[in-house]
Amino acid sequence: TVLLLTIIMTGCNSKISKEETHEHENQELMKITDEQIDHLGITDVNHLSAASKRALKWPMDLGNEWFIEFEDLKPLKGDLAYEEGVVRRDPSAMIKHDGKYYVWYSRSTGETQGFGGDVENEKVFPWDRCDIWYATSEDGWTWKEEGVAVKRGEKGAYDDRSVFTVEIMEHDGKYYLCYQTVKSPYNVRVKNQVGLSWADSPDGPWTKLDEPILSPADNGVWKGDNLQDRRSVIKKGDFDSHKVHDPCILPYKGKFYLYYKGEQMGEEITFGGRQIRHGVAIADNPLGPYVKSPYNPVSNSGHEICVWPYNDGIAALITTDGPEKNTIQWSPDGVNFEIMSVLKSVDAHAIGLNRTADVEKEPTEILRWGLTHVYNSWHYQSIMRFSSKRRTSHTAPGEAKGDD
Ligand code: AAL
Repeated sequence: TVLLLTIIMTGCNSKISKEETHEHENQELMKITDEQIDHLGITDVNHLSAASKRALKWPMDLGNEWFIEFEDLKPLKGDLAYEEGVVRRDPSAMIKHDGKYYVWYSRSTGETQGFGGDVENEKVFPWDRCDIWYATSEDGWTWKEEGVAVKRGEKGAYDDRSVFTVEIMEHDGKYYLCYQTVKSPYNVRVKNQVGLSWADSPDGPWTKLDEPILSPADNGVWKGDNLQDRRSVIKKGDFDSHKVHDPCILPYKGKFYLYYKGEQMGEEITFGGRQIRHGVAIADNPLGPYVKSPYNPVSNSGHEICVWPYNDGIAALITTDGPEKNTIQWSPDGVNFEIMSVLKSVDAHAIGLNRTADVEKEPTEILRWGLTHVYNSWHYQSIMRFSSKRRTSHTAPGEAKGDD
């Protein structure tokens, strides 16, 4: 049976007076099935709590196919084992070439001083004063550091201060590294950009584009002139008015989708934490030009970009910040993402996916193992290995698992 229920949705904003509330009433006709009532364990359809009304909107055909748990992180061996005095962080995805895995990452040395002193000469973040290095491995556990792939630019260039947080795309026999760039001086209000280098081999040599491929929106207005204050604004501007971070390009439907994290001028802490959102910019050619989607932002939460193709659409792991953190989402078109699972926690940050995985095997196959980083201290980070598994039952030892 299908029950047709008229549910009166009333605004819960306490500032609205009773008369006004009446005007805001919005009648919603919901179709409710017996199956839904049984599945959700609802006692009385005539007395639906706010939580039950929300639950009734969840798609009934959404199973646990996207629900996973992350396992304990494991250290890497060889040159990528933790090393005091060296920062290795934000690993790219891994690709395979001539029987070896390749990974690129941000690398810097020495302690971080922060923004309180001489920013022109000191190191303000662990990811400041980085170059992009790479390493190879036969088994994904023991790594050999091969050397630098892309260096910071000459003084005065848009990338003269740091090149970091890199991703790799292999397409049509060519290799593309996209990464964050900062120009000196690195103060709190500095706006960063995204750069791109390409090569015919994963071992380089890399050709750097003269111009960045992505910049922050320019429609925010700072308040006052304290260069170390990013909270004070007259106007916040778009979600990416301050920073464009964590770029990752995926070939998709004959085009190139550059996903990135935006940081907004005047960022606040909201009910979901930091105001971090993701956007996408699309190009016909891997080298650009990349045009930001008018639908941006395409997420209302998240942090480092972690995206993969699945079933003709694009999937995303959304972590760390915002009301929809710790979810896996999927979009049929690379733009309109819906929540597919809500995870207990995600302790693998800045994930470098294993692009050799058979992505169509199941929705989260690409998350079975890959790379991530940990903070050994505020000064030094190292790359680690994560793994995850699907979770389809919750049973005590000896308990029967049911029909399946
Ligand atoms: C990361 C990323 C970007 C930020 C910094 C280094 O986790 O979001 O790369 O700039 O932190």
